[in-house]
Parts: sequence; C-alpha cells; structure tokens
Amino acid sequence: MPTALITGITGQDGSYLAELLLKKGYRVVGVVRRSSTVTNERIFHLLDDVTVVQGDMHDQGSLLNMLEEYRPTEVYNLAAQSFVPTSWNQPALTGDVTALGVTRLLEAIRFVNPKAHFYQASSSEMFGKVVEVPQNENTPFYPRSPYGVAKVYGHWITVNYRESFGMFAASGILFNHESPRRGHEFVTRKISDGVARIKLGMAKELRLGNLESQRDWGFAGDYVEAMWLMLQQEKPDNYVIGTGETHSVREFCEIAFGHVGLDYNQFVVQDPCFYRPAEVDLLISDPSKAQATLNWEPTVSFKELVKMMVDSDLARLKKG
Ligand code: NDP
Ligand code: GDR
Repeated sequence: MPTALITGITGQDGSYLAELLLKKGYRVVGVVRRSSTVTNERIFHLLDDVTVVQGDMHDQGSLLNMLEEYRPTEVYNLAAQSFVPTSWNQPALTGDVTALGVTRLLEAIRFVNPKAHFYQASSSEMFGKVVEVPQNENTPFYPRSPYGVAKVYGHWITVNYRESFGMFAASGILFNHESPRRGHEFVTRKISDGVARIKLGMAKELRLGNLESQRDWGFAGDYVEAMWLMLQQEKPDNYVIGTGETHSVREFCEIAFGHVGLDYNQFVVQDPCFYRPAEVDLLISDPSKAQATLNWEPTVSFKELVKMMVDSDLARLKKG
C-alpha cells in the first residue's frame, strides 16, 4: 500500500485529495497544526481512515520526524496562508509558511527520502498583472500580493530542487477552484452563503469589493485529480490547471442570485473595505499541456459550480 503525506489536509483541497487517495488505496497521512479549537471539520468523515500527525510548516523538526516515521512515497504540499488579503496584513508570516515552508519540506524529503515524489501547490496568483493572455507554463510571473510573491518563491524552489538534486518535484499552477467546502472569506463562498442567507430571510444585503475582476473558476474535486496525475508521470514538470474560461465576480453574483429567483442588483452593496491594495484583474488559463500530457479535463462547468455551491449552502442553513 503506497503512503501519501498531505500538508494542509484540513483545507478545501486537502479534504478532496484525501478522499481521492483513499479511494485509490493509499495510506493517507495528514499534517494538522496544533490549535486550541477543532479545525478538522472538512475531514471529520475521514478521521477513521487517515492518520493524523501534528506538525507545522514553521517547524523543520516536525517535518523531518513525520517523514522518518511514515516514509511517504508521495508528498503533497498544500499547506499555506492562502487568503490573499491577509497576506498584506501578515506578509512575514505569509512568507514564512507559504514560501520558506516549501524549502523546509523539500529539505526534509532530501534528507530522509529523496526519491519521494513531491507536489507543490503553486497558484495563478503568480501571474498577477498578467503579461499575456491566456496564461501557460511559460508565461512570466508578475505577482501582485505578498501571497503571490511567496508562491513564486515556492514554485522556483521546487524547480530548483528538481534541477539541483534530481528530485521528483512537480509544480501545479492551479487557477481558482471552488466547492461547497471553500473557506467562507473567499468571494465565491461568500456569495453562495450570502445568497442562501438572503433567500432564507437571514440577511438583507451582501457586501463585496471589486465586481469586475475576472477569474478562471473550476471545481476543486476535479483539480485534486490533476495533482495526483502529476506525480504519476515519468518526469516531474510544471503544469497549468484551469478551465480556459474566465468570468467576472459580477457574473458569479448574477447566476448565484438568479438561481434562487433573485436579482443581485437589489442585494449586492459594493464596499471599499473589500478592495485590495493591488488587484489581479484578469486570469484565464491555457491548460493545453495538462490536457495533452496528463489527459486531464475539468468535468464541472461554471454554471454547475455556482449552482452546486448555492444549493449546498441553502441545504446547510435550512438544517440549522
Ligand atoms: P485552504 O486555505 O483551504 O487550506 C490551507 C491549509 O493549510 C489548511 O489545512 C491550513 O490549516 C494549512 N496551514 C496553514 N498554515 C499552516 C502551517 N503553518 N502549518 C501547517 N499547515 C498550515 O487552502 P486550499 O485548500 O484552497 O488550497 C490548498 C493549497 O493550494 C494552498 O497552498 C493554496 O495556496 C493553493 N492554491 C489554492 C487555490 C484555490 O483556488 N483553492 C489555487 C491555487 C493554489 P488550518 O486548517 O489549521 O488553517
Ligand atoms: P483570489 O480569491 O484572491 O483569486 O485567491 P478570492 O475569492 O479571495 O478573490 C477573487 C476576486 O474576487 C474579488 N472580490 C472579493 N474577494 C473576496 N475575498 N471578498 C470580497 O468581498 C470580494 N469582492 C470582490 C477580489 O478582489 C478578487 O479579485 C484565491 C485563493 O484561493 C488563493 O490561495 C489562490 O492561490 C488563488 O485563488 C488562485
């Protein structure tokens, strides 16, 4: 039975990836950081099947120890301070976890088992103020937030360990992917939750920032399949993963409110406090390399994704 270690298993992607790997017959070891409150809501249903180990991306020793103890053949690095606005308030912490954390994990693998296959969760935020449209694996980076800058470091240190030490270190440049398990502060979930609350009479308005920014949004369940595929290839590489479509925040609102028979114009209030010091205006992927090499395709359309998220929040809130 192969063993996979996932950092960030309590996050959106970690929970979907753990489900996928368990289905494929892996022993799954998930890294959870110590907290005074429960953070395993997304993997609660998996707790009998995964091995949870305490560790932190700040702490080199904990990463070394878990590699020694569990000897994973695949390591998925999903842990990060992943919320872009927080990265302006906590830039040094973001750099320590999201950038240097990658080096700590790569070092642990290099010392303990350099043959393990490593996946780094890179991001379309690295393209930032895009220099070409659409963005592919060769598009230069122009990050626009401390988060984006940290991810650029994480990407290049992954490439560097591949080239310096011959390690199997793959970088997945994933465009935005969402689901009913998305964190509540991200715009898609904020909208789906807001629509459900307004529909059920629990809220009167939804306060958002920039409605014109455009994102290439896909379904997280599809994207974890791409992560796994990257580690099954003969050679490590970089891959852009996205749908090849872009939609604005405004369009997301229109479909989400429309799905429950409401007009978003009557409920959405633009609030400058949600504007960012520097914005990423437009992201759209060219996923042709992943399609050709990994045989990967998204299965959930934009409209299906919006409706899935609204329906899920409606059902959750109705249950109380
Ligand atoms: P989430 O924010 O949902 O999850 C982040 C995970 O990282 C959580 O499990 C969190 O733990 C963990 N974490 C944070 N800090 C530390 C730390 N110091 N030590 C150990 N674990 C830590 O992110 P997603 O699931 O959405 O994303 C997964 C990865 O993919 C992230 O690296 C993100 O930056 C990247 N990414 C995401 C995209 C997306 O659209 N979702 C697109 C491109 C890249 P806790 O639960 O305790 O907070
Ligand atoms: P993003 O996701 O920054 O792309 O990063 P987010 O959902 O936070 O923002 C998307 C766009 O929506 C605009 N926006 C708002 N955003 C939030 N959060 N709240 C609002 O009220 C709001 N109103 C408008 C933003 O300005 C932005 O343009 C996500 C994260 O998952 C990263 O970790 C990941 O790397 C990238 O996606 C790819």
